[in-house]
Amino acid sequence: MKYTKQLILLAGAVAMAFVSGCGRSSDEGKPVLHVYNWSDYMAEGLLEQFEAENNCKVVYDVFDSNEALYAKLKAGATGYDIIFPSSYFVSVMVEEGMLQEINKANIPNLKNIDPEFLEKVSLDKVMKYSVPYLSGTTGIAYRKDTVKDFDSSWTVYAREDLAGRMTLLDDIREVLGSGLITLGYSVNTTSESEIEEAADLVISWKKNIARFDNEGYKAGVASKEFWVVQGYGGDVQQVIDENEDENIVYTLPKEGFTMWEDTVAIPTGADNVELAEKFINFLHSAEVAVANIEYNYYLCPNTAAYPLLSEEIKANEVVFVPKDKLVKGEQIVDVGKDLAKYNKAWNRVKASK
Ligand code: SPD
Repeated sequence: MKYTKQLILLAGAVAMAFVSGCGRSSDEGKPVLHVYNWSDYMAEGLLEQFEAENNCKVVYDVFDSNEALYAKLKAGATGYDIIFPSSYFVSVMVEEGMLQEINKANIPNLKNIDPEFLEKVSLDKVMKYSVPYLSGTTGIAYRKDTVKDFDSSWTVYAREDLAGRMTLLDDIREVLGSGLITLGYSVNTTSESEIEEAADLVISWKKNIARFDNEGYKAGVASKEFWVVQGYGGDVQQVIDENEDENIVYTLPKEGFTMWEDTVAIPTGADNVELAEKFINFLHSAEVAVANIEYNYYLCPNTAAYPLLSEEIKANEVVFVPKDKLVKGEQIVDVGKDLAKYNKAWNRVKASK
């Protein structure tokens, strides 16, 4: 009798595993969600909350650029259920069969996504392969206690008196983008001569920077190792908060700046699609979107979240860039096969002495 009961329980558990589509489970037998996200890009406590609400385990891994994400997946890394590519990288990945279609019927909170954002900003407007996550700007942060005569311009990188105290991102589109903006060109140009001119400009700046850096610049600007850094707005604001350091100032350079949208997507071959869909749904509940906006200082385009935001965050110009500054921003979009021109120019930048 006891044995029969055990068999029934076992059969039930097997059936549950199939029903929930849990491809892999943790040591404790719980389903596991493998997440691959940008560093410093999830409000504290959210992963634990998701684990508790879904009786599962989240294995969380981070990257610091689209190129790193792409290279890792291309090199054969499998097992991620959720990834966060920028929108201009989604089409690259779709083209190469790296993403699967989103089953919108399983993600009811997609109703919360701001339709105006989808129409005006998103590149995947019908959320076929990706769902908006957070969006923001890239600018320059400087220390006002060490750089007295700062002019918010990309030409700061030509200043030899700041040599060794400055960093640029290690990001092809961002760095060549800053060169293109300085020269008065579009960050999405497909003109080889414009891209090469931007590369020449960045090469002329290279002697003044300590390094190309996507992560260490944050601790570096806080410790005063670096005085001028190219950085992501929300990341810089997090550094200011964590260090309570009002000497760090985030600026949008007068020539212009880039804007971008990061998305959440499910890679081809994900083990646990059902849990991945639940995670996307979780990220777009109003409360979670609020937590992410207020912690990360990036905009989550979620209309249910907007009325719940604090007055303080609504007044924060890193998250809500004022209209008069916004006009100088240009969103990075996919340039298709012309990305090869950027890669070629970037290799020249990297190889230059
Ligand atoms: N720490 C999170 C930073 C996210 C930056 N994404 C922007 C990609 C565009 N280069």
